[in-house]
Amino acid sequence: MSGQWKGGAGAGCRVWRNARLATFCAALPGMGVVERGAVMAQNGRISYAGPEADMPTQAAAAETIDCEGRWITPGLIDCHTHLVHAGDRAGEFEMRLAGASYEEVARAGGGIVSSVKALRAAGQDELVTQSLPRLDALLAEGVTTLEIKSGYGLDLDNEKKSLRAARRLGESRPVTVRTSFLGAHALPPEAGGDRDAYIDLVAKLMLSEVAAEGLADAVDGFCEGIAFSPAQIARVFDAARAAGLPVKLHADQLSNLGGAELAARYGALSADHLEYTDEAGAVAMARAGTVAVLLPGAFYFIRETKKPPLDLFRRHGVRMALATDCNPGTSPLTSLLLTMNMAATLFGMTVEECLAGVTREAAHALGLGGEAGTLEAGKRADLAIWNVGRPAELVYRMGFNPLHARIWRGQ
Ligand code: DI6
Ligand code: FE
Repeated sequence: MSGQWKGGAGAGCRVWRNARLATFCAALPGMGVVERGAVMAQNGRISYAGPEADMPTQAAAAETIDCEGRWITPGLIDCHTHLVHAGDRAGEFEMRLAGASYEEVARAGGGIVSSVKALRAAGQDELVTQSLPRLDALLAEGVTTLEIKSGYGLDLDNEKKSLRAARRLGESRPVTVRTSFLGAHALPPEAGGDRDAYIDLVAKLMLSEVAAEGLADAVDGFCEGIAFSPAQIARVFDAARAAGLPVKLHADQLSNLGGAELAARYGALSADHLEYTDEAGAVAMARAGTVAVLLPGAFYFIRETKKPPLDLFRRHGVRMALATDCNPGTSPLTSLLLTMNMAATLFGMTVEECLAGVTREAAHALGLGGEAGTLEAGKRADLAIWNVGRPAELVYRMGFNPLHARIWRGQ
């Protein structure tokens, strides 16, 4: 494959000075702003982030980069994507715009099954080649960590192929990839409508094989009337627990089946979508420390009108992250900057909530709260440097990319 990235984590000491920092350190109020700040990195980790005047003296020996007053944020984190997929569903989009019903689209070979067919037909190299431009679009906006799910293979070989393609994407570019096994995404055509039998296959066979090969960092499911019931998802989560993998869930996107509570009961890293989540769900998530991952791209694209209950999440202290949900069917989106704008405009999130949602909170949603998502000593030296006068510009603009530089593990 061309464009193979051969660098390693940065060993030398580097300093970015003359910068304004939005650190998102929990110890500081708001965005954790430091005016006249500096960040020092050593061996791929942040060794100092704070006022330039207080920087340790070894900085004198370091390679120094003058940021000329630019803003530095933590590298952005997209914590929910289906980035590895084959083909697209633009034809289906066109049909729906012309007034076709869901059934007509399905009869014409559209819908999620068409993405399953396309993925099964593509080899692993082809899958990587098709997915790289989407990854590059995210990286161009300062993404340094992303999650990638399987879920369009729906049999053991094709789910493994998807997860291997995701791992290869992480080796092809300077970026951290976390994978999720989403075997319980949809019913494959060959299952003949037998959801319980397919869940058996996912929970008893596929999940343990995927786990044994170290292909998944987490297990996801789609709990919905059109997908799998809470009882079926619980069987998948029991198997994940037995395999020692954390869980997350597509929950309460189109109806309230109690998905948020189910996720919380299993101590899920995150519950995602959540348009139809009620107060009991929010309370359960707060207690379990389950992050609410909001996906305004899908909300926008399917013209949903019910908004996720932000007031409940705020009142009960549920962490809120934001992600693209990049997928061919309901969110063909590869921009975290636009995602933030949508979250502000459509959901009423504040600038601080949006930016924390693609940094600190997104790190928590991936179980990386101790490793990434803030500018503080000990964390990975993943930075985004921006040509903006204030952080609000990152949320305010639409279709404009002010990224000046992206640093992954100090490089
Ligand atoms: N939620 C969705 O909206 C999508 N998957 C999911 O879990 C739909 C994916 C698709 O249509 O391809
Ligand atoms: Fe999704």
